[in-house]
Amino acid sequence: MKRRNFISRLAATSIGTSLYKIWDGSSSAQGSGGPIVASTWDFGMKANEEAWKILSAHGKALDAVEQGVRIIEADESNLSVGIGGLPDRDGYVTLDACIMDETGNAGSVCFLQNIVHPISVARKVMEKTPHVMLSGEGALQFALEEGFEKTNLLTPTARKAWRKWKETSEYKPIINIENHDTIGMIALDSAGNLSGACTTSGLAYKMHGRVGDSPIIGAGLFVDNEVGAATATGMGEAVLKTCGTFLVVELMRQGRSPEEACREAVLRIAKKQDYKDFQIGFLAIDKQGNTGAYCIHPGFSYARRNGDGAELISARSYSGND
Ligand code: SD4
Repeated sequence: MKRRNFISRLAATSIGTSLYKIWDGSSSAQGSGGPIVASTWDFGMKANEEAWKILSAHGKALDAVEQGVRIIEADESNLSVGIGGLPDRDGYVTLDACIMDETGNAGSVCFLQNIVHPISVARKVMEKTPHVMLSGEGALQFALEEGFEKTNLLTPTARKAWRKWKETSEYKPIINIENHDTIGMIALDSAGNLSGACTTSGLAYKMHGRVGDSPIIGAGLFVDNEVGAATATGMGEAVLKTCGTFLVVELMRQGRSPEEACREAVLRIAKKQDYKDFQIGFLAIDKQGNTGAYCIHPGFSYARRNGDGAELISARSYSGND
């Protein structure tokens, strides 16, 4: 394993008194089998801790990823997932999420409003309906029937930001690398099974009705228990057009490491699309618990947790020529 430019920085984190390491320069990390969990962006550290409670007790990867991302959905301090997410241009917070298990089952909701935990609704779609995906009003109706409560997701902070944006209404769907965006989480449990979850409020100030990659199986998330799992963050339109995470998993099937597979998927996007104004980050895990990531522009990091501890790993990037 190449761990160039290792910064032996130990930092107190938002997850309490625990210490974690920050790697810089290589986005590959070797696993020694499960259990292990990896998730996108810095807030993945916090989500991983929740998932780890389940994984370290020999629980299922499916339960771990659902419970892990729920922490971020309920956290109003981020402006991109669950409650507190920035609204669309008309002021509506609309959520997208999907989940996939080791058997290849999947559930998804998109354009869902007024529900704090779309990931759990997605799981119910998977387990209780003959369908994969429910949208909008139908998804809301199903959620309410399943006992989810209606909540106003537009927090004062998000409303203020939206009002400010409305002064110019300038629509630039740029995924700022400083923003802590969609959470995608993938995990391998001690039984050797993989699962994944992905949840977001999508692009801020998007058109009303817009749905991105995050709830789409094969775009924002894909799991194949024989090979590996992958998740994506960033400009959903670019990921959709390349079936991004399906591609990453298929590349791993052909023998690429998780980082190599993510890199190849980024190259496909960069070759065909004008990537200068948007960010994409892919994160993958293979069946052995090796993880890797790659992004278009520097700034994407992912969080990883296993029996050795917690790490935040910065991904190599295309424009950074890593
Ligand atoms: C979307 N992929 O709706 C999401 C947004 C995102 O990091 O991931 N931001 O296009």
